[in-house]
Amino acid sequence: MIPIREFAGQYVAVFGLGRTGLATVRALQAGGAKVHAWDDNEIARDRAVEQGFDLVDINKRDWQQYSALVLSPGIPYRYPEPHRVVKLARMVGVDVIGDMELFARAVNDLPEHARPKIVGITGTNGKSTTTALIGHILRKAGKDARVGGNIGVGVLDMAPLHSNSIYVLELSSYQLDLIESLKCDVAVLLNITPDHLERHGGMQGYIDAKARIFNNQTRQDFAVVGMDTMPSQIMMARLSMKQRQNCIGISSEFALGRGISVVEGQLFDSQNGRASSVGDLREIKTLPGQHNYQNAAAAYAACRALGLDATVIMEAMASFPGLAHRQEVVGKVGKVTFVNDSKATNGQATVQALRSYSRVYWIGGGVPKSDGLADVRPYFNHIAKAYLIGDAQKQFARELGDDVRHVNCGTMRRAIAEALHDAHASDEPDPIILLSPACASFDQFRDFEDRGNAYKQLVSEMMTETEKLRASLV
Ligand code: UMA
Repeated sequence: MIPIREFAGQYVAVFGLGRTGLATVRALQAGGAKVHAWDDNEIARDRAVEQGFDLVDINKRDWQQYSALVLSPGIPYRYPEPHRVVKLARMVGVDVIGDMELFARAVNDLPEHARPKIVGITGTNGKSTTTALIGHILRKAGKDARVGGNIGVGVLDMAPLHSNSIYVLELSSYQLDLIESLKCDVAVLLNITPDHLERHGGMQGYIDAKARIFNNQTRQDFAVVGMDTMPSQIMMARLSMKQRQNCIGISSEFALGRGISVVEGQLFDSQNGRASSVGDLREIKTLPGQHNYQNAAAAYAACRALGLDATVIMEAMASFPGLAHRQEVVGKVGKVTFVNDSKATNGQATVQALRSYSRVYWIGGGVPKSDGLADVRPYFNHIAKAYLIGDAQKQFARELGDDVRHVNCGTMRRAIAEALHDAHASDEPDPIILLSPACASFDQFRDFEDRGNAYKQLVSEMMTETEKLRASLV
């Protein structure tokens, strides 16, 4: 845990009692603050009390007493409308910040020589894989790398600040909205496509939130920017013009004159103006597809910026174990392979998975994004048949129309059973069932991890049943 001493002896309000909130309460209390924590949800409150937290309903307190409100990232800050507690805080001029801001201030309070290094990673898609990959490479190279943030570990739950350590932080647009002081030694922006627009008041608000990752950077720092989406390309042009930090472009779509590019699976470093091939990414089975080439290019650029040797980086990359819920192979029943890509919460992410396979039995649905399957449409021919679940069923069925065979299944269990039946009966030698929902999960699951775990559990049940059946036939 990272104790936060900034508010020693003062009252601080913490709202939201998920991973962020609970870690924040612990860190503030360890630093001597008097914390009043609350959550709208009774179950979350009960869970916190069970863990020994004292709760105070901050809706009913005098807000003049608070020095700050620490807000969890999932709670609306500006759009679609500020949460009631944000309005309360603003009315009395109380600072509204996030856990990342507390972390950043704690780092900035240290003398310069004692500060750890910070690598921040954002982007619409690929940020968890890139974060984990950078952490993996740094550790393999013998560095004290600590991985956290949006990837699932509240930043204040991470190991205490140390001058030799490197914090590798996945930063969501929600978290970036609540940050003022963070200065990344290396800031990575992978790509920007429409997502979370309701939370940012539209595309420009979303882009502005992402741009905050470059705030406070200076001449010694590095900005690694994906050149394969228009908004990030424009951001790169702006950063290059201002010349506040060193800018490194990356692309998995075309060869850059200067930067890091992947062409037909080969990673090229042309940062000094001359392209040299540094490795073949097609050999790394845990990083399949063009989207992963982009992640690999970004991780390579970030690690080079931190001073690692190209050979060391590529050797470490080869042993990357991959991440759960991202094109994760989770089991096989007969000839049918099950892939769990539950992390794909929008159409773009699903496109990345579909592009990696020529033909799949696709399970999709949940809470649809505003653009539905618009991004997925060009890849409809990769779908042998679609098995639709959750709130999106009707909308997706309409969008698939006569172009793709589909069936409304409602639940994951039924979708898996039907997909398995069809895949098994097909004449394909190695059919794949892919869960890659192109939707948020909140209609049927707690989050994408819960959804992915449910899929894995059901697949594992299918495997056990098949085993039993086979044994009974022998
Ligand atoms: N809550 C309220 N009122 C509200 C909304 C929420 O009281 O109006 C309460 C909920 O009852 C719940 C708590 O707030 O108890 C949840 O807070 P949260 O949604 O911020 O979730 P945390 O558990 O703190 O997890 C957050 C990130 N979640 C979100 O941003 C939605 C996690 O990212 C992150 O791993 C974690 O902090 C640690 O940093 C998840 C995520 O889905 C993976 N991120 C989005 C994404 O990747 O697309 C941004």
